[in-house]
Amino acid sequence: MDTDPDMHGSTEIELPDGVTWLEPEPGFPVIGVSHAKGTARIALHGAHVTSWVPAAHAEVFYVSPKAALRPGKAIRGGVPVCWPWFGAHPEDGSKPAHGFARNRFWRLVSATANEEGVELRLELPLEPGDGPLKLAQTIKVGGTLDLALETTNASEAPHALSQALHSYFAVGDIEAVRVEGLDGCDYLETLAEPPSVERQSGAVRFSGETDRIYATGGRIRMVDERLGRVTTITSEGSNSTVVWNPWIDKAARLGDLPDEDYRKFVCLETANAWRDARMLAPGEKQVLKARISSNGF
Ligand code: TA6
Repeated sequence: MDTDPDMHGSTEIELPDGVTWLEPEPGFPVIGVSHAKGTARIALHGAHVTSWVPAAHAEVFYVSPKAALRPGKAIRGGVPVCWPWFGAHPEDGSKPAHGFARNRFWRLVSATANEEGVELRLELPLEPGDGPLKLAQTIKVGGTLDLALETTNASEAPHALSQALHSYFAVGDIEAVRVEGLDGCDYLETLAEPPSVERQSGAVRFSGETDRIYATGGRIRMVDERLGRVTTITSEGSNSTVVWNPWIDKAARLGDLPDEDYRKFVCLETANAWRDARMLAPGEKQVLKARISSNGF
């Protein structure tokens, strides 16, 4: 693999059976996981899950066929890691939306396997100016997909954190999808001018651009009525869930998304955002977890 040896030493890590290095683009290494309980792909860039296929089921995530596989640009699809801020930077609009963790190569620090699945641990290399927060992600690939973002405040002062696992779930057709588990929850309607606080009634369905932050954690279910698939997302360390679909006009403005592909995914994002943004005390470690299960179809 002619990967830049400066992949922070990742390629020196011993890999268990079923875990290999792939290179879909020169200098863009991807970890391939093949296990009896499922397969997965994780790009070293952004520690970005780009595929998970539970055994005997179908691909769970959507990835745009126009996704960029190059340093500095987040992959459109899979599970982008939004960190250490969600959305626009709170003070400096010149900084990238959704932080910098998804826009750079991480370091693989361990890879282990057992009969239940494969566990990978990756750390975000920090650069001058990144601030005092440290980030590691643990990814467990098996009959479920378990993601954990571990943030540590390595400074002597409190520090703000907002984040999300910005998951793009593949669907048969967005108009045949309902999201359950948000009934009665407050949400921030970000598309209102100015943004407004509303309350969800019943399941969430999609008939236009949708960009909402729900004040809730716990468990939500995405029912794909076209494919007869149910995907469940169970969170820990999160009291906010982002629901997003760009619909027609915004999809047409995204250069790395085919115009019609808004119909093929819904983003259900396990987050600490809006009212759930955090302030980490000195030395505090905060963990955001998502467990994803899917009955395939
Ligand atoms: O999570 C919803 C959102 O904040 C939307 O407002 C939209 O911008 C989406 O994220 C995608 O953002 P990106 O920077 O990946 O194009």
